[in-house]
Amino acid sequence: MKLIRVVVAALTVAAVANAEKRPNFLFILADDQSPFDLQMYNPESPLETPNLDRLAAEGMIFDGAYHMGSWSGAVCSPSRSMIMTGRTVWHLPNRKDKTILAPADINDFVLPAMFNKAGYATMRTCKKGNSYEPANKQFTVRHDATKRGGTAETGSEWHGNQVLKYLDERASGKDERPFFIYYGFSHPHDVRDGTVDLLRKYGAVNHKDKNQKPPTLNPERPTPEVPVNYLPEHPFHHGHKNLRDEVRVPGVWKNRDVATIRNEQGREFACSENIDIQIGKVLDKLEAMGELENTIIFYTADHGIAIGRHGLQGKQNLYQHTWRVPYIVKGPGVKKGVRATGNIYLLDTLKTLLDLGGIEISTEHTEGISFKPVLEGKQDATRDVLYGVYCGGSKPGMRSVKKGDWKLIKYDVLDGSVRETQLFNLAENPNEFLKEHHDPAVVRATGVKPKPNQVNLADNPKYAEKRKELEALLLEQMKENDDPYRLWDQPQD
Ligand SMILES: [Ca+2]
Repeated sequence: MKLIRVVVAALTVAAVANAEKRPNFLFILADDQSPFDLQMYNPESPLETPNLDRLAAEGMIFDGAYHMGSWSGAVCSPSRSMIMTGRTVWHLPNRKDKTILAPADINDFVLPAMFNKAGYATMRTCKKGNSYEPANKQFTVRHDATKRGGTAETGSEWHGNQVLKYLDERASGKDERPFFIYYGFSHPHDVRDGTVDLLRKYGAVNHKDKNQKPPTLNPERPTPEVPVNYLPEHPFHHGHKNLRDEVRVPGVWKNRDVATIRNEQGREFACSENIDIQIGKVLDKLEAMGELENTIIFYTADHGIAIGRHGLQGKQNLYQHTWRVPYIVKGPGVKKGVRATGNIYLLDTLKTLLDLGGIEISTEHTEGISFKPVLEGKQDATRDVLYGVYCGGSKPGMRSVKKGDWKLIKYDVLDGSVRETQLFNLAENPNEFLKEHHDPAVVRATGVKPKPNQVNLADNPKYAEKRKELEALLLEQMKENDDPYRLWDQPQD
């Protein structure tokens, strides 16, 4: 009897210790990656990412993950600051204007500060710059460098090696603390210099001559087809004159011809597959260390990217390819093999990570909403309405709002010379086709003939009520989020 009691007591202690074993975190961030590059979001994509596919199969894929936007041409900067602080776009502490709408002690409540305080070992590798330095510098181990080359030392493998080295040191030391690793890449952001093998796989070259088209359409290794919503030019000016991403990206410049876009996509895919390979090495290492099962893994990007979609090249727009981000979560407590259709913001990441780690934070500091209930399969979404901003060029810029299948985008740029409204039903027109996509020359380039109703519906009287509803919702969101601007057709309160 006594022996049984001892055994039961020992089992109870073991159970408690197990229950108290806190999870590790591996947060992986790509730089400039559209969800539609990945086969899990776009089965037509030739990009192969077996390691991400494995994470997705063992975890949860989000179909409704969005970043809130930017007040700078460097969209990375507010986006990454939202990840670090959990604050909404107009409430970020590093906004370059006089209104500071963040608590003075915000830097004590940013991602690494919170995990440090909670007793985690924190490590980071990522590109340098265009981020929130007061947070970045608080990781106790930090190896940042911008790596966009095509070799092990100059490309994504370098970031992977920093994580592998860190895990080796940890395995040989006595650190019993759980870890938080921020595993950031500098790619597939341009310059998209891929490795020789992967460039060959996607038929692409590191194109250097802006006056020549790249030599594509190699019959043995064709470059990827243009995206389905490719256009040779955007129907009106996006409002940010001389924007680097639209005119100076090496390999593209102002060119939007089919050969250039196909080649640049091939380069993007070469860089993204290399990222996948580096993720695979870290997953294998964690498995060998016996840590994989106790590690919660997040994979996302700071924002999407156009690369020829809608005639655009950069990340300074609010179409789905750019407003949305890929988002995968896998780990203990996360439902396996589920797609969450509901909406989350990238800025919800911090609150969710803390929630999963059992770490408290006040709503004064983070404005994110934890989507832990979604990860546990208890609900499908945490937000009904999404609001997006691009305000890095001429003001007020672009705004978007989305509810259910309906989405509105408005453009008020270049001193009022561009005032446009777009209304889409994303269930019927997920690629946000415009009337320009129906042009026979475009259809020949994409191989896709849109259906008659796959157009901008803003001026269709049949949808006047819907447009009115979305216009009101946008204004409400602008007020709610302290947007300092109003558009031409909104009351100037
Ligand atoms: Ca970026």
